[in-house]
Amino acid sequence: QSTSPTRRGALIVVEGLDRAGKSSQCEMLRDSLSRQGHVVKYIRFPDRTTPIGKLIDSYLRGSSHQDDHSIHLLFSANRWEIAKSIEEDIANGTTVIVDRYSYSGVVYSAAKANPTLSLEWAWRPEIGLPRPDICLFLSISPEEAAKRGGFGAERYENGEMQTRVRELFQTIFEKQQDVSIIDAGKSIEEVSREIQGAVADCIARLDVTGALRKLGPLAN
Ligand code: ADP
Ligand code: 2DT
Ligand code: MG
Repeated sequence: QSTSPTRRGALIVVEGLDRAGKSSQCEMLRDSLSRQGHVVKYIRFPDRTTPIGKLIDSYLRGSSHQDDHSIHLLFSANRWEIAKSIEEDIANGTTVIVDRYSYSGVVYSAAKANPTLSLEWAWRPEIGLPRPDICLFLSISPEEAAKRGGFGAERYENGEMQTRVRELFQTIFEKQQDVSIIDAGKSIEEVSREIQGAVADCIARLDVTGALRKLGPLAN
């Protein structure tokens, strides 16, 4: 089992639109991997508890304004400040499940109504961060996601933004390696089964004695 200190854990990222089912599926995956004997941690980005995370939280709630580039770099800095602890956990045999990561980072920034910020520019500060062993993209249309409840009051929670985010997710995930596209419109149980299958394949293929890799340039 992956609890042996010489075997590293896996880095698993879950991405998708608001209400795609990310948080529900992260919890179910954590529970199923735990039952199989893995040591598992579930984290999410943004991590709103750190000083940088508090600035992000205030921005998302609309309590503060930030230049688009500036907030983009804060989201990235929020990953860099946690990166070391992710690497340590993985090296110690803990599998880390991450709810949103660099992919949300580039896509939401580049999807803004008045884009001054390209995907390529947005990806640059992500290079060198821990590279996921697998990224599960929970694919759902904005219309289907909307059936799961109304928009909250946070920035980005509106139809135009979700439509552009969806397009950009598709653009980047068509070309990325180690991405598993999951039809998130199915039932919670069915989606969970597909995720467990993809993760089991990933863990079976993983070189558990090798090191975690690092993110390189955005594939194009
Ligand atoms: P996210 O973290 O991606 O925003 P959540 O996991 O919080 O999504 O799910 C959003 C809402 O949709 C919740 O009310 C959840 O119970 C519901 N939900 C999640 N997955 C499904 C599914 N496959 N089918 C129907 N409803 C779902
Ligand atoms: P939730 O906490 O509800 O997932 O919403 N975002 C997220 C970015 O713009 N950049 C990022 O790097 C990340 C991780 C997506 C968080 C919101 O913040 C957006 C929705
Ligand atoms: Mg969530």
